[in-house]
Amino acid sequence: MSSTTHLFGRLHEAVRTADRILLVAHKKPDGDTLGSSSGFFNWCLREGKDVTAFCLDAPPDMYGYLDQLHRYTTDPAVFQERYDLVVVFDSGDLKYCGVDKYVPNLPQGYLLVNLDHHVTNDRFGHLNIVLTDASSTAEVVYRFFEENKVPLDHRIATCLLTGLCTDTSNFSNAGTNPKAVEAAATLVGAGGRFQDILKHVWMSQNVDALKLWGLMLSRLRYNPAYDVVATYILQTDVTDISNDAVDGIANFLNAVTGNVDTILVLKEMPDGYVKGSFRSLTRDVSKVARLLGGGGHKKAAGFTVKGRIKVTDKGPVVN
Ligand SMILES: [Mn+2]
Repeated sequence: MSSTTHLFGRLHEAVRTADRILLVAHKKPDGDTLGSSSGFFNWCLREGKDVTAFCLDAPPDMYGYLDQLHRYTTDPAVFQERYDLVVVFDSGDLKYCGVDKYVPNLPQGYLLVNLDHHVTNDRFGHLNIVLTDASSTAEVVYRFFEENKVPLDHRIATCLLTGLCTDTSNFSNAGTNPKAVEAAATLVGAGGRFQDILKHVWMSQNVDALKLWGLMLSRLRYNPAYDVVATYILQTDVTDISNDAVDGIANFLNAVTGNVDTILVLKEMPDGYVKGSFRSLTRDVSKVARLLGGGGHKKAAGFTVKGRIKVTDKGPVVN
């Protein structure tokens, strides 16, 4: 029996024997943390479990098509309750998840499960199911269901397919692997609503976000010495939608600039910090991100450093 099979078996047993379950998606939630956790949520409900789902930030409206997403709570009071099982989705550590202050306060007696695919995961759980070869946490949950012969339904399938689509940028980025494509085929076969995902997640860019992209595209600079193309957004440009827009444009550039290895998008934060997002075709950018105090995946990673962006002849620099 492989060790992954063993871990999946232990999680299945933990769900089977649990009365009360808490599922946790990471703050500033994306399609993977919401898709993987809501897929798991729908399964727990089907099993008749008393299950609660928490996310520090309210899920964006565009994911409203996911079944049961309206039941997610942002109220940290849920961490005062007693649970048999707590599962954290798509988080390299509890701080990234936004619950490092809350988890230690949980009444004792729970099993903490860490379901993830980040290479920089710090193994914070009692049970750590971290598959760094998986495209997404949704793929990890898919493999868990597959190994335990859990029947898929259209609700679960749409949730998991959302995580697969968003983390692979619709099966176009370097995180895409044969298992992800195979999982997607099975999920579509199980009733996963691929068209709904495309409509709500990809074809719903608003005009303000596109204008911001336009500004960032006009600032693109290519540095041949490092084979890096970089752009930036300043505090003076910032609007409400700029956070999503930064990840959005990093993914977009990664999908369309096949003749450049590495993308770097810098964003000035209001508190005197600069956030950087790397995307790469062949390099392990998680190493650079880690040197700068951040983390992520080999081909998609990020960091936050103190400073302001200065624009030079060679492109944007932080100082
Ligand atoms: Mn993910």
